[in-house]
Order: sequence, then structure tokens, then C-alpha cells
Amino acid sequence: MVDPRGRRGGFGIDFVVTLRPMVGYAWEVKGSHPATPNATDRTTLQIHRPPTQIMSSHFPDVPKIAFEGPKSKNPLSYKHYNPAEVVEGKTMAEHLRFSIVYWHTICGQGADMFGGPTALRPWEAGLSGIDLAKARVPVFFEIAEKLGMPYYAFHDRDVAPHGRTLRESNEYLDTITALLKEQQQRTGIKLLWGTAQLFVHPRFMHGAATSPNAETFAFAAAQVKKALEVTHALGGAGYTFWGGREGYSTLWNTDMKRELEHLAKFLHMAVDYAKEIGFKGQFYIEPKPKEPTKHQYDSDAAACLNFLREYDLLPYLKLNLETNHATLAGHSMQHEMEVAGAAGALGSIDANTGDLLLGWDTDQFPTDIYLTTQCMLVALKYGGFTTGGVNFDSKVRRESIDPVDLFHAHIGGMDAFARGLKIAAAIRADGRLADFVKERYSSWDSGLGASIEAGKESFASLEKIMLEKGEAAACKSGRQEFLENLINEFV
Ligand code: XUL
Ligand code: CO
Repeated sequence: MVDPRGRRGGFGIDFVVTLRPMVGYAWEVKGSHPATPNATDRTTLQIHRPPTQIMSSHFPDVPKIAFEGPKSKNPLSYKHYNPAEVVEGKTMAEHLRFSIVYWHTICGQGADMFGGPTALRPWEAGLSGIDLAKARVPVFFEIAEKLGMPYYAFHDRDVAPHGRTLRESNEYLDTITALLKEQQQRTGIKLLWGTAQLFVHPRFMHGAATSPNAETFAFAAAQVKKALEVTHALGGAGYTFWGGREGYSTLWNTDMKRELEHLAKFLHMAVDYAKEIGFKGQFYIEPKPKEPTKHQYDSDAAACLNFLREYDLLPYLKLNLETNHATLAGHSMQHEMEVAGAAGALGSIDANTGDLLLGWDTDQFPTDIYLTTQCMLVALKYGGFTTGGVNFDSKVRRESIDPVDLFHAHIGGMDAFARGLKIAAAIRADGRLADFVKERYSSWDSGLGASIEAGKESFASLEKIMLEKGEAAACKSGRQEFLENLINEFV
């Protein structure tokens, strides 16, 4: 879609490219067309001082959010997230490794496919292009710092605008990377992962690594190369691939096998380049079944694992799972995390939730304690987050237009995960759930079951045993309702 409104900056030459404005990714392209001259960027870059440099705070009424305990009635406090509190031998901060995302938090403006932006941020007034990008950096870090966020995540084109050429885009990114570095040093906030936005620009309409256009593949490779360099320069703990358009709209025009091979080749090139520059961060692939494409190749955890195994990529990539993507795939987040955990590939999570009554990726902040309990139960079971964390790939509702809503949203999500962590730890300490599951499989711990697991039996030997017995031992109750009640003792 091309929206010729030039809604920001008033230069009249901006155009807005958006796949779906509600997503909140930065998509503004200055200069409208590669061939359109755009002197404005260069000159304003030199002379414009964004207002953020003279204002000490954009949220003077928001204090540093502190833990005040469950009885507090202060909406700008944590009721459950107490970073220093020790749970199962680690602090909550160490377990949860919370992360705030650049794209929704500071670039999101509440637009959806039926309407334009609703949240007009005061720090953005009159700014566009690289000036806007510069102005957003300190505001983002003020939010993150006040929330006590240890990590953040970004796409290259969220933090810096699209240039008219790759070279210009890279220059913009370098400019902003320097500011991000300054803010990281000032605040101690670290980069959880970086990523490249390979789905907004029209060149990616058919995909990036899976485009039928070889030069689109090449452009995407160049973009990821740069994004890896920037992530490395910022000390990123990881790098994520979400294949926004790595899929198809119709199979009539698609060579699926070739596209999958190209995607694998692309990921191998990324792994090779990371080695070349000494980037030791963890690579992730983020499953999502659809949206924007009808079918995305990395559709769910199982499909990703199969792809990674088939193309010898499993040693290099883990999964970054997102709740709303899981539900779009017809799974629960608990299921997706279990699938990844069982394969030793549970890397990180994008924490959010969908809406049962809406069919798309609503990216809402997670507030459901059952959800967070399930997430933390699986995370603890598989050893917790090490390189990854709980990354709020979530956005405030279109109607939540005040900057303070960004605080309420994250506070709610962090408290929900802190409760999930405490409840999960309590369920584990209690032991009845684990004991039940262990007992349920006890026929495998000795005798015939142990013999099968040890590989000592065959169809023939098992037939002999069952012909002698005539019938299998009676099955026991699965006790689902009993277990649901048991979980409710803790929630
Ligand atoms: C899209 C999504 C992305 C990835 C990073 O639904 O979740 O923001 O997390 O590209
Ligand atoms: Co995500």
C-alpha cells in the first residue's frame, strides 16, 4: 500500500509504505522514490537539534517504577516483580530477563488498517526522518530505564529510517547506533537481540531470502550483514530471524523447494558471517504461521525444527516463540515452548497475547496468569532463559493514547510474568504435579517398559508377551480435572 498523505513532517515528499499500519514498524521512506532528490535529510541532519537534547524528562510524572508489593494501590509500581527476590536460587531479574521492544513502544502510533495514528507523541512533533529517529532514542531509554528493563530489542529500520539507497540506510543506521551505544552505556541496558526488517519495503513483496528476485535476496543479505555488525557492535546477546514474508500467497506462482533452499542458504551465510566478525550471540528463528503471507514457511515450532534439521542449521539456531504466533498456528504457547524445549532449542520468548474474538496478531500485553504460569513452568523445566529472555513484543491498544499507558502496559506484563514465575516455582516445590506425571509413566520405569526403552524388544517379542497375556493392563485415569484444580490451588 502506498499512502501519499505525507502525514508527518509536512515536506510533501514523504510517502508512507505500510503493509499494515497497525503493526507499528517504522516504515517511513524519506524521498519517496530512489530517484527523488531529497536534500532535506542532509541539511536538517546537521542543523536540527531534537528537543530531547534539552528536555531532561518526557515523563516527569512517572517515577522509577519500584516494587511495592501486592497490597500497593499505586498503579505505577510493581506488585509482584521484585527484581532482587530469589526464586529457585536465582533472582527474578535473572530468571525473567525482561526486554522492551523498540518497534511497538516508541514507533507504534496506534494506526490500524482502518485508521491512521491515534497516539500523537509530543516528542515527535514536527520531526521526520533521521531527526525523528534521533529524538526517539532518549525517550525510549527513559521508558526502559524507569521500568527497570535490563534488555531491549530492535529492527534496523525501527531505529533508523529507510534511506534512498542501501548506503544511505546504512549511514542512518550508523548514526543511530552511536546514540544507542551512548544510551546503553548511560543506563546499563543491554541488547537482547537485533534483527533486520525485511518485510515492509516493496522490494520484499515476494519475500526476502525466498524472493524469486535474486537481487532482493542480495539486498536482504546486505541488510542482514549490516544488522549483524550493528548487533555485534552493541554487544547483542542474540539475533532473530522472523520471516515476515518468507512464504507465499499462492502456490500457482511458487517454487517452494527452491525458496526453502534459498532460505537455508541465507541462514548459513548469516552463521558464516557471524563467525567471520566474531559475533557469538545466539541466533533465533521466530515461528509464525501467517500474516502477512497466507502461509509462512517458519509456521510453528515443529516446522522450524524440521527445517533447521533438514538444512543442518539446528546447531546454530534456537527458537524465539511468541504467544500470539502460537495461537495463530492453532497451538498454545505452552505447546510451542514444550516442542522447542524437548528439542533443546528453547531460546527466547516474545511475550504477548492475542484476543480470542479477533483472528489476527493483536500483540496485546500478557495479563493472563495461567498463560504466564504455563510459560514459566516450561521455561523452568528446560533450565530457564540463558541467552534469551521475556521480550515484550506487545503494544498498547489503539485507544490507549497517553504516553503513561506504555508504563501501565509493561508493568502489567512484568507483574503477570513475575506471578507466573512465583506460581510455577511453587507448583514445582509442591511436587504433586511432577509426581503425578512421573507416576503416570511408571510402567516405563521397570519391567517391560524399561526393556522397550532400552531397545531390547521387537515386534515379535512384544507379540509373544501379549499373546501370552491376552490383554494389556488396564489404563488409569488421566485425572485432568483433578490436575486443573491442583493448579488452581496456586494461581
Ligand atoms: C511479527 C513479529 C516480529 C518479530 C521480529 O509478528 O513478531 O516483530 O518479533 O521481527
Ligand atoms: Co515477535
